[in-house]
Amino acid sequence: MAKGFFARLFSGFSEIDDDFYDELEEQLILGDMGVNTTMELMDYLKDEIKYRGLKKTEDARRLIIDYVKGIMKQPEDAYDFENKTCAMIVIGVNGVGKTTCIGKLANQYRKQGKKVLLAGADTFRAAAIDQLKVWADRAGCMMIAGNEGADPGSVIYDAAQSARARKADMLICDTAGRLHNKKNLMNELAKLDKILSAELSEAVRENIIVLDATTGQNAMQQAKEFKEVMKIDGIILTKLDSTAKGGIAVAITSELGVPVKYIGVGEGIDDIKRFDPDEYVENLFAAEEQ
Ligand SMILES: Nc1nc2c(ncn2[C@@H]2O[C@H](COP(=O)(O)OP(=O)(O)OP(=O)(O)O)[C@@H](O)[C@H]2O)c(=O)[nH]1
Ligand SMILES: [Mg+2]
Repeated sequence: MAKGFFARLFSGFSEIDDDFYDELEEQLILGDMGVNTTMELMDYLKDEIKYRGLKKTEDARRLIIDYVKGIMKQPEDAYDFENKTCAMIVIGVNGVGKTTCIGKLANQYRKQGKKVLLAGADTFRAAAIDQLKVWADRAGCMMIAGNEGADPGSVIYDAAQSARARKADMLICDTAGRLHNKKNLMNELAKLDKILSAELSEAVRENIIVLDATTGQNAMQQAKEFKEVMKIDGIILTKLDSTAKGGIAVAITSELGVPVKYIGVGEGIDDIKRFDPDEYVENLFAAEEQ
C-alpha cells in the first residue's frame, strides 16, 4: 500500500542538485500530492536545505518526512466520537466504497462492544438496501431502512428515533452515491445533516466522506464540493490496496484541513484501519521497497 512510491527517486540520486529537485517535483505531482502541496513542500525544502547546508538526498528525504508528518498530524480529538453516543452520515460519489466501509466499521465498533444501528438512506435503488442488510448481518448489528424511492430524510428521521429508543451507541447512515456537481442531490445531503442533528441532538455528529484513492485529484475536487454543503469531520480513503500512489491523502489534508481517519485496504470485512499518519508517511517516502 503506497509503500516506497518515491524509493527509486532517492536511490537514483545521492547528492542534492537541480536535477534532483526537478525529478522530485515531478514525482510528487505524479504521486498525487497536488500542485499546491508540492509547491509548498518544494519551497520549504529548498530553503531548509540551503539554510542548513545539506548535500545528501537522504537528508532531503528526512526533511520531507518530517514536514509531511506535520501536515498529516491528526487533531487530538479525531476519534473522540468513537467513545461517545454518535450519529454518523457517510457521503461520497458513486462506487467509492461507502456501504462497504459502513459494514466494516459496524463490525469493528460492534466487536468493541458497542451497540450499532445502521440506517439505509440510500433509497435510490433497492439493491442498495439489500447490500447494507448483508453487511448488517455480517457485522451482527441492527438496521433501519426505507423502501426504494422513499424519502431519505424520513429514513434518517426514523433511524434517529430508533437509535434513541434502542439506546444505540453508534448510528451510521448510508447515503446514495451522488455526483458532486448535482446541486439538488447535494442540497438533499444538507437536509439529511440537519434532520439528524435535530432529531438526535444528544449524539456527537460525525460526517464522513469516502474517497477512492485511485481517483487521485478527482477525489480532491469531490471533497471540496461536498464540504460546501455540509461540515465534514473526517475522510475514509478507500482502495489503497489498488494504488501505489498515496500522495492524495497528503494533498487533501493539506488543502482542506480535514483529517483522514480510516483507510480501506481491501474488500473484506477486516480491511479497514485507523489511519496512522506517521506510519503512512514513513511508508510513502520509504527509501527502499520493503
Ligand atoms: N480493493 C478495494 N475495493 C474496495 C474497497 N472498498 C470498497 N471496495 C469495493 O468497491 C466497490 C463499491 O463499493 P460500495 O461499498 O458498494 O460503494 P458505494 O460508495 O456504497 O457505492 P454506491 O452506493 O453505488 O454509491 C465494491 O466492489 C467494493 O468491494 C477497498 O478498500 N479496496
Ligand atoms: Mg452504497
